[in-house]
Amino acid sequence: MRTQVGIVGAGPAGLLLSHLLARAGIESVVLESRSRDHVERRVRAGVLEHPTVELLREVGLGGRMDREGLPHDGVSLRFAGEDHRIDFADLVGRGIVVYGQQEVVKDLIAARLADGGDLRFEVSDVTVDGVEADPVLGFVRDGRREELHCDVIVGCDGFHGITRPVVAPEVADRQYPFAWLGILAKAAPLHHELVYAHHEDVFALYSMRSPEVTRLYLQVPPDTDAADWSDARIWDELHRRLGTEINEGPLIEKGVTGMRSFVAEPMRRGWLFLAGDAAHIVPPTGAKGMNLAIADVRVLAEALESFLRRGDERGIDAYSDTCLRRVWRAEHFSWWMTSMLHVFPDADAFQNRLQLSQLRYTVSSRAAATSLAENYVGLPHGSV
Ligand code: FAS
Ligand code: PHB
Repeated sequence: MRTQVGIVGAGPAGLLLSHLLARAGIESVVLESRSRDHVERRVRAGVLEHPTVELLREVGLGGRMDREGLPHDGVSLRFAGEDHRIDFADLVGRGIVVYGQQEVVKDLIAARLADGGDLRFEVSDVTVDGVEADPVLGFVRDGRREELHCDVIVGCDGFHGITRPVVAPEVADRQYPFAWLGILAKAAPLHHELVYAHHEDVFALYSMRSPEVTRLYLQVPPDTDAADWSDARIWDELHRRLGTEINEGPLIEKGVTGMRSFVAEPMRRGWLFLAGDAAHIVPPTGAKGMNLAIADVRVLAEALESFLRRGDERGIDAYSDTCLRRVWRAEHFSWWMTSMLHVFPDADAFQNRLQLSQLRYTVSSRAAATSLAENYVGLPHGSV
């Protein structure tokens, strides 16, 4: 078998890349190890930054997002018993949309299948060979080993995928001394925007998915097992950290997400390219993970169109450096938000006072609040 672009992974990066390539008349095959049902039900990110929202609309994927997504013009930072709203609309004139990653994935899969896209779920034993000369993907499907010869291979297989090791990149890696316990509850949100709460001894985040579903996160120790947290314990802790304005309800999902800053450079080796979590991870405090994945494939789709349609290699040669500028901007912002809002177990009085000073300055200075706002809503593509 042969295709122009072989894509490993059917998360936001792989699916959107396949969609963008199809719009440019370029064929691709997406190989995914999990089932379609698993991929569509996986609860992860919740915030679409402005460039992501604009792109999804431009490429015909904004319909359900505009009907069901929640446009937000600000977020609140809560510390020392006070709430401070960062007004995106006033500061930078644009906002975000709260729309679950699993909804974006459902929309992408529906669009690809409607267009006759070649998505292959539940494949196993994917291998990548010949990346310097004659790229070929090997895989097993329905018990049969198959080979797919490609002009180009793109690793969109996430942090634990098999493609990054083939690039053998340099990595920058930082792990944080805490994790997030996230829950999805069938409970009407009482806040209409997100609240990032720096409580005296721990962090919590109040988010949502719809007028009926609340999304909440608690800072927990890095080795936390979600099974050790009963529903009652979770609600008690959420009330303690976020106050009484929380509706309780049946939990739909509960999970622990580690906190890590990770970048692999370069994001290419020969005819193998990396995109999304396969190349970089950010702590979710800045709501950048999925948005970065989408930004990568926006750049890559344009570069591959120039190369595969016109033989122009400038875009693919610049791909890694182009994406890494935006990646490092998001890495810094996500590290900054995480450092400012979380309570570090080994922090001393000096560090705690610095943190509170940073929070006070951020909400009291228009310049500082504008910096947070423009990074949070997403810097325009090509501006970094
Ligand atoms: P993904 O990991 O989404 O997709 C990779 C795909 O490749 C998966 O479907 C996987 O099954 C498949 N795959 C892996 N190995 C394979 C192989 N060998 N063969 C074939 N297929 C293979 N970001 C936020 O902004 N906010 C959040 O709150 C947030 N919460 C998160 C919670 C969790 C538990 C995790 C893991 C991540 C979270 N993220 C969050 C980050 C997340 O949203 C990612 O940034 C986003 O999924 C990146 O998309 P992809 O790069 O497509 O990778
Ligand atoms: C979410 O709603 O899942 C969410 C929102 C903001 C974040 C992280 C996650 O920073």
